[in-house]
Amino acid sequence: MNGADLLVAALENEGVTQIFGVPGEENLDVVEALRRSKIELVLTRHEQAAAFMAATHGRLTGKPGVCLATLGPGALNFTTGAAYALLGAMPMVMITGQKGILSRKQAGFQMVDTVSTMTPLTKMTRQIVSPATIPAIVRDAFRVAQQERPGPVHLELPEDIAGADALPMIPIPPHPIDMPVAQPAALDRAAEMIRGAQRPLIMLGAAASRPRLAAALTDFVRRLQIPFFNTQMGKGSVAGGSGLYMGTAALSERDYVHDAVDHADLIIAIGHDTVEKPPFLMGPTGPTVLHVGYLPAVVEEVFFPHAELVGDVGPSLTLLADRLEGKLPNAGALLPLRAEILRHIEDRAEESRYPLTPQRIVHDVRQVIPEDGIVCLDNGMYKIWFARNYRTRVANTLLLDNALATMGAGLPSAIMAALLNPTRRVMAVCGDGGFMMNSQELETAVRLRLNLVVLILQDNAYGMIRWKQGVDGFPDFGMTFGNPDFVAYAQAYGAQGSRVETADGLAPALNAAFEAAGVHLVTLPVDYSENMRVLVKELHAHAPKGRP
Ligand SMILES: Cc1ncc(C[n+]2csc(CCOP(=O)(O)OP(=O)(O)O)c2C)c(N)n1
Ligand SMILES: [Mg+2]
Repeated sequence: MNGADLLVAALENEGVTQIFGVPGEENLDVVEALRRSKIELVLTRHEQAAAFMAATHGRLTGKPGVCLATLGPGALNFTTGAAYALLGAMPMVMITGQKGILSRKQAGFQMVDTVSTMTPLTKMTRQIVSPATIPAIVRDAFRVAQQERPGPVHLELPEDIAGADALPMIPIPPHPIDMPVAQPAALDRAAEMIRGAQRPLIMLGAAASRPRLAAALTDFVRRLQIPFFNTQMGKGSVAGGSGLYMGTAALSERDYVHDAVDHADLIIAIGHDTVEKPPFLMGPTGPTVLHVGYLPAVVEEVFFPHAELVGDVGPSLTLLADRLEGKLPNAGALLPLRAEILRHIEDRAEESRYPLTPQRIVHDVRQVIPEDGIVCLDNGMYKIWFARNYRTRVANTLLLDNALATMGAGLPSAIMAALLNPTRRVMAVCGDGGFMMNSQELETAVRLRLNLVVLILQDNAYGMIRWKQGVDGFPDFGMTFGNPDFVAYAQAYGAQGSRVETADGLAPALNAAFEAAGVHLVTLPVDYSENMRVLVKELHAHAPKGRP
């Protein structure tokens, strides 16, 4: 038995079944221990993708995903994934190798101070210096990664510690931990505020999407009948078609959903995490804001709640609903705005223009994805349209990153979603820019025999930046590129590929791709002129700056 065996036994003890990554020679003892374990080693073609996958495992299950890399170059390739998990509050454990710490036969070759590199990117980063410490360090790593606010943890296992003889040790058994619930005094105060509101509105933020919260949150909204909107990462957290959904704040102001925000006198912000691009902007005037969260609010220039309800959100909301159910005559005061807001959002969703408009793309994707199907977005212009227009009825069925907002995570996150949900339809939606940042993972998806559809929106440009360039009055410059023939590219990986060539061709192409099973890439050109027409001109006319 050696250090690596202890590490792998400790991971098994945590219920880990898969590890994603790219090993190096410093990890060979760990690889050997994995070979003899029940844990599957899933190779990826880039460490960044492994980290995105592990983070998405954490996001979807609440349990840390695990990724493995070598020292130096491999470890550094984890950094973007670490930041993705840190900003996105996704539990993840990263394990990297290192040269021996007791002797240095290769001098400084490939050596980087990974622990220091990871310090600002993780909740905890530790070098393991003796096998005997492994069970406790691993247990602690999983606890830290998982507890609110969840995030990434990094462990460095030097090769000589991995290979060092060790006495068998019994891993530390995990146990459930219940978080404290909000204090009665805080609940009474919050109930008083809500009772006093003339036009209350609920906002569901990123932390509302924690997998364990869906039932309690849905119950809370149903019992109180207060209309709600969500942030981009809070999408889907209330189950079902409640009739209370007022929209998604994909922009910070002026959108139709902000009609409700601007008319509200109280916003109950549940699980808002200020890593997200602000869903609305607080100022000296405007609604009172009650923060409901696992942790106290983070105060920002644009978010400074007037009261807080802190504690385990699900049970706290149940206690709050017990105080308020049936006692809120004004609960639905803002509901009359709903139909008009949703009507604007649905505008032109069925327009038969080719290339397709973003609205039509969102509409057609929604048609072919069942309620429990999962759409994973990369980062680009279409993210705003999906956040704004795509309706979700099941928690965590539109995975997007409005925190680090990194390109390149669309395909890896969809691979993870497909691995976890083999019977559900899973799809990645990527721009031609973001897809090419981790397109090599098509091979991983094919090797894993996944059923996965990848939709590529082609504008031969870094469209979102090109749009911002135009909005800010800069000339159109420097944002366009060429693309491979994506159908041939998919086929070269052993995947299938198809091209949408008519306005009505998208939904049938997607259905055919899902029915064919396996990995299927569908590419289509997108007409981004709608960005300026709707998101700038129409919204500015709808809500000039400085309105109440
Ligand atoms: C790793 C990374 N690099 C750069 C950016 C800045 N950025 C945001 S969106 C975008 C363009 C995305 O292009 P594409 O994927 O083609 O999507 P499109 O907007 O064209 O639909 C860029 C460069 C980023 N978010 N992440
Ligand atoms: Mg593009």
